[in-house]
Amino acid sequence: MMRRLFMFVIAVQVVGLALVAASAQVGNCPSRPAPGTPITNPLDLYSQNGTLNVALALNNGLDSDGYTHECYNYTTSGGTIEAPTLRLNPGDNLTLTLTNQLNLPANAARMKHSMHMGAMKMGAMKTTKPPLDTSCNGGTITENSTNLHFHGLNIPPVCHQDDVINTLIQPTDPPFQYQIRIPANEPPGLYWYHPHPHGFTTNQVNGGASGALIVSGIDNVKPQVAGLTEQVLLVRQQFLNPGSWLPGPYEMTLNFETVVTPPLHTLPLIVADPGEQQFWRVLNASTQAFVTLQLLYNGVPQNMELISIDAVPVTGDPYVTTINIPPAGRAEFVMTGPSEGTNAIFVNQGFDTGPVGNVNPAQALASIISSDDARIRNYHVPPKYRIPAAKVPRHKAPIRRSGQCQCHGEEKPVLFRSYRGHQRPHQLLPHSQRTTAHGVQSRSASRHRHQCGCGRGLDD
Ligand SMILES: [Cu+2]
Repeated sequence: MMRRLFMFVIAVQVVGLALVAASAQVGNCPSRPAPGTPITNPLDLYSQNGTLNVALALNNGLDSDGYTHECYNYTTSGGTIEAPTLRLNPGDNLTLTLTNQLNLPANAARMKHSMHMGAMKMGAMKTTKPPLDTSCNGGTITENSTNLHFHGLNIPPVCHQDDVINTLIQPTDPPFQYQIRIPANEPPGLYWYHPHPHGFTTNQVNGGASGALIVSGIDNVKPQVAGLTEQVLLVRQQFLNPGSWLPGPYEMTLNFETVVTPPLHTLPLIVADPGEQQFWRVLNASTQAFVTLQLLYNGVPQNMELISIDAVPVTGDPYVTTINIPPAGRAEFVMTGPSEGTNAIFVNQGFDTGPVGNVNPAQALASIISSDDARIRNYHVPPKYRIPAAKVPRHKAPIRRSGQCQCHGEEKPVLFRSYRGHQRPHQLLPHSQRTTAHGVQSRSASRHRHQCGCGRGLDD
């Protein structure tokens, strides 16, 4: 482990030398940030007067390193960006119009994939819409079929809301409208949207088709985050060959910025004032990486104040030095910025998923630069983003249940994850999973590992 960390130190030192110009647009997808540059939050789209209307188009491209990009394009007056953050209050209405513009070529890996998984026929089913609404009626799933899942939201699994069994949007279909009402009692916090066409979910999420959805009001429950600088951080993982049983080479990305670029290691930069408290909202939007997060300042793990796990506010002692997040999981916490000259890194210490599990190696995710150092190095620092005052009525803290459980032989306070309204089990988040204030531990840990370790991840 120390050798790896030494490499991280080296990586931090070469960051300044390894700035690479942003590549041009990739197919029909926007270019992604150059390695070694300061992280910026995704574009925020806010509901107004209880409504948020968003039009997204799912596109694809192939970059010069061979990675397939699948992007939720959003058109602004300044150009097209991908994967905006959707910000809504409890009780708000979201109308999301999704146009499927996928145009993926069938390559060998995908054809093989299709032979196993893809050429599935979905049966006809009851829908809430008339038969003319063909996107509600299933059909053949290919790599160019898609739909949307709103991960974590307590909304019904019906067509035009959160159904992913019978809803299939094909490139030949007209734009498809999702109409969702965020429940008035939805816990505030970090959720996300991603495609879920069975058999091709991994491919599409691997390509980057994912974005954050934030239900506002966390400062009602955890007032200590009010006014803090907010970093919305999406950890993604892109494989050269996502469709194979044993995936090919991969890269982690943080807000689409590549974390490792062979042969040089370059790290995304996160800027903080010395001693500044920042509210980090981290989503593990990888397809199969179990991450073990730490902040290392001159090699010493720092305290992080956990605010919530999977949009469930934590109880008990919130101070931790390690946070585990499984694929699709979220952790929100308060960190403190390093002083000038500190070698500060945000790391994934890796995770052992057992003898049949996939490899989850340790890897630095970002270099944390004090604003003083950033000025000295002349980095372009993105403007600070602070949580605006919540416009929601105060409601009861949405802590559902808590108690004690045995973790590694010790009694620990726990929160039990609620699946109220989440009508079907998510493969990677079994119902019996528990989330503790010290990360994720599971009663079904071995089952979980085996399930996830056999190669495929979010799919199936
Ligand atoms: Cu999901």
